[in-house]
Amino acid sequence: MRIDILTLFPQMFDGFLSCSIIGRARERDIVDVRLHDIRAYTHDKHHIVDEYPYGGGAGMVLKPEPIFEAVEAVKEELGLSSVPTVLLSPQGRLLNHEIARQLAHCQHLILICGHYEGIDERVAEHLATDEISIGDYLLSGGEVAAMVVVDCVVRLLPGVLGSETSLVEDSHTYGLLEYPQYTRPAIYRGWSVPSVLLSGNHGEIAQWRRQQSLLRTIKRRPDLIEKAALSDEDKRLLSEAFEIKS
Ligand code: 6GU
Repeated sequence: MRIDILTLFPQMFDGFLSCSIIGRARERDIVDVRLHDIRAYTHDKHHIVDEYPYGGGAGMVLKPEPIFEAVEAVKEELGLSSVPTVLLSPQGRLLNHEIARQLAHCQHLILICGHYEGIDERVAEHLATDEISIGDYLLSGGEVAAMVVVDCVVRLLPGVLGSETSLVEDSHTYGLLEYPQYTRPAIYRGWSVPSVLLSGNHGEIAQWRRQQSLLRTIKRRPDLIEKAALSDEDKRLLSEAFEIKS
């Protein structure tokens, strides 16, 4: 997969792209990430990328021309007339695992990072094919959001994670919060690891984990439970947990 990122701050990506899972995926040539400085696509002496908003108001707005030209230069280099082009903005649809899965099927992806108060709407209307937000809060720019998109997409690409990790990704597990994890020591500062995990009984461990996932999802993310299709066994695990508690 190739990902082209358009940004005013390419340096922000240096650490992110060289470490951990993404660094390894790039070393293995599973993903090719290219950074493009939007400022390099200006033609004036001062390399101006932003202007005051028409109609007045606070802050500056990114001009359309350098962004259009940067995207067109990438498409030309790829020899493609259309490439999925995602604008990162707080006005976008909310990123989730399903969207990440769809993006992971793309051969090429262009990500546009906005900055300042906003970006000329013609970019969203006539250049981007998608507009994505990573949550209901304001970031100072789209760069961190682009890193979030790259991270959750790249880890889904074949060969990036070990097979053992990808097993955890089945659709059954998605939509519920993860169960609690423990490692050695078995007792730390007097706090013990739940005894079932030390029992060696894999059936009981699997049941306990599923029950924990269900319980913490109900408590912390009731919105997710409503969407999850709970099996009869899930319902039994829940009623068992509530019986023990009451
Ligand atoms: Cl994609 N950009 C900005 N500036 N803020 C955000 C965001 C994106 N997603 C959530 N907040």
